[in-house]
Amino acid sequence: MVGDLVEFELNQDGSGVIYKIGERKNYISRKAPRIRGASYRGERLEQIIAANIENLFIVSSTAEPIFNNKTIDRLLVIGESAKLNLFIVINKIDLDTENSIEHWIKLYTEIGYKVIKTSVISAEGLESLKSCLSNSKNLFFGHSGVGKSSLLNKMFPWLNLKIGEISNFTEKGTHTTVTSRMFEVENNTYIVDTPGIREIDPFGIRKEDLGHYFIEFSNFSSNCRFNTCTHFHEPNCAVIEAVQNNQISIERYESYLRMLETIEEDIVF
Ligand SMILES: Nc1nc2c(ncn2[C@@H]2O[C@H](COP(=O)(O)OP(=O)(O)OP(=O)(O)O)[C@@H](O)[C@H]2O)c(=O)[nH]1
Ligand SMILES: [Mg+2]
Ligand SMILES: [Zn+2]
Repeated sequence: MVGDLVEFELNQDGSGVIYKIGERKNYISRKAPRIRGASYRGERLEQIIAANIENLFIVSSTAEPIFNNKTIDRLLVIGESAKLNLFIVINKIDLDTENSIEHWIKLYTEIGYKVIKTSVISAEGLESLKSCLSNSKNLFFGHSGVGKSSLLNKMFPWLNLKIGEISNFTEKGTHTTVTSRMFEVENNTYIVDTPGIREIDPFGIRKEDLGHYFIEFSNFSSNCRFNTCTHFHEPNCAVIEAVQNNQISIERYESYLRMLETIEEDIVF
């Protein structure tokens, strides 16, 4: 797995054998995507994305592809459950001529997340993004076409990563980056570029735990009548009350319900 520390032996012909994988400090994973066309509705296995990562950069774009807060919320859950430092990067800020992204920046900043606005075209935000990477292992993750590889190339031109054509990401199924790779970009600073995701469901999260990973719920959830409250249909739920009082954003709560539903569909637990 990308990020694993391994011991290996090199053969004379340049091939090698890994004989030991070090213990993983953490890892991030998701449920393996459904196979298109398959009728099998069984258990979806865990797919590990990377190991021993410290910072997760959740990359999105203002347009092309359209901004998607539900995906950000899913990736935040994955990151919170793996106890990573989380950053939300909103790229292609040059395409947001109406400034419509401010609403979302305010929303995530108020929860307590660090949000970085970037543009590969104008170079806005790139210094600020770069300064977050030092002395860490950093993973860039998000939908295909949002500009993960472009951002990395702009900060570290010698990486020379492959960049997608404008037309590609509107057609489903086209990924420019096809495998995750880790690079050392500065002394003790590593980045991982990943292929864009289409579907993202966290693996191994129980219904009654999902609320813990929506971190702003914790200000209220201790006042729910039941300590196993899933903040959905239970009476005297303090989270639902907070949504009604605009103390928790309706968009976040809707993301939460959507995710809760997908957990309920699974037979795993
Ligand atoms: N207008 C604008 N276009 C951008 C920006 N960043 C990237 N792009 C364009 O977006 C397209 C996709 O960029 P990539 O860097 O390949 O996207 P990716 O996220 O690495 O995509 P995958 O490898 O498929 O996951 C390319 O045509 C880039 O030129 C930006 O800040 N503004
Ligand atoms: Mg890429
Ligand atoms: Zn509740």
